[in-house]
Amino acid sequence: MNQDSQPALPRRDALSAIGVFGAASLASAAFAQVKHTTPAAPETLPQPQDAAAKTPASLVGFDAAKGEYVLPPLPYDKNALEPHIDAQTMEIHHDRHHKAYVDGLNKAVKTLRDIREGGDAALVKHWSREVSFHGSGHVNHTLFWNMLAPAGKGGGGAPGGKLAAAIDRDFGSFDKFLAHFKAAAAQVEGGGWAWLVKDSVSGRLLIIQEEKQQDMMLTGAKPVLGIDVWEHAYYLKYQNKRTDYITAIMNVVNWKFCESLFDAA
Ligand code: MN3
Repeated sequence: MNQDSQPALPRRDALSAIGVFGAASLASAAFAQVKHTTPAAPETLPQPQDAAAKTPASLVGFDAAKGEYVLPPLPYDKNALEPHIDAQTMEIHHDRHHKAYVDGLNKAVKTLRDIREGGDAALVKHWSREVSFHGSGHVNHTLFWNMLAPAGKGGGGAPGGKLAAAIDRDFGSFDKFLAHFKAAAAQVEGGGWAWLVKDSVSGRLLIIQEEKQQDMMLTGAKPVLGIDVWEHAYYLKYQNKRTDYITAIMNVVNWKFCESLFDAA
């Protein structure tokens, strides 16, 4: 089944639809959900569907009518990234792993709502951690699918535009960036991610590592490119050879999408 075509360059609205990178955005999305179902909600509060209406399906991670996070469809066929990423890995990764983050996030948000209505407040710490882990998992994967595209059909090559200039400015050259980024991805301890981000304080690009879905995150940093290096992302095809996976996946990076994230950041 062919999914929607490659997503159009997203606007800030697209990012706000899924919540971007961090508990603050997720908290505000959860807040909007609660307000949506509360009769006393201020009339002026923007509703999540306003943003979702302008957003490609593959970037819509929240159903305002149901008040629930949802699993967006992939923006391409499951075999579209072969031979670099195999179809079975894509199917398991998207349909099971990403879905588990969506389900976990919904459960955590619902449980915290129940706690506010009289549940055990001592469990807020646990469920807040669940929001952070599953919520970041949902955001990370929603971005990740859109950061990839079939090789030669939007995937691979090098960035252009302002992002290319910023990479040269902040890393010296694209090749130096690439070596640094691949090393960061290879050296993530356990499951996690490598990210190219725009630092909100300086406006510079930085490369960071993230463990699990959220640990070692840089507060306020805007994502530009992220590579999932959990074993579930590559083990069927690459087994323990993570560096081979990292080299391969750079052939399917959707730099146009990354450029649009950078331009909007
Ligand atoms: Mn994953």
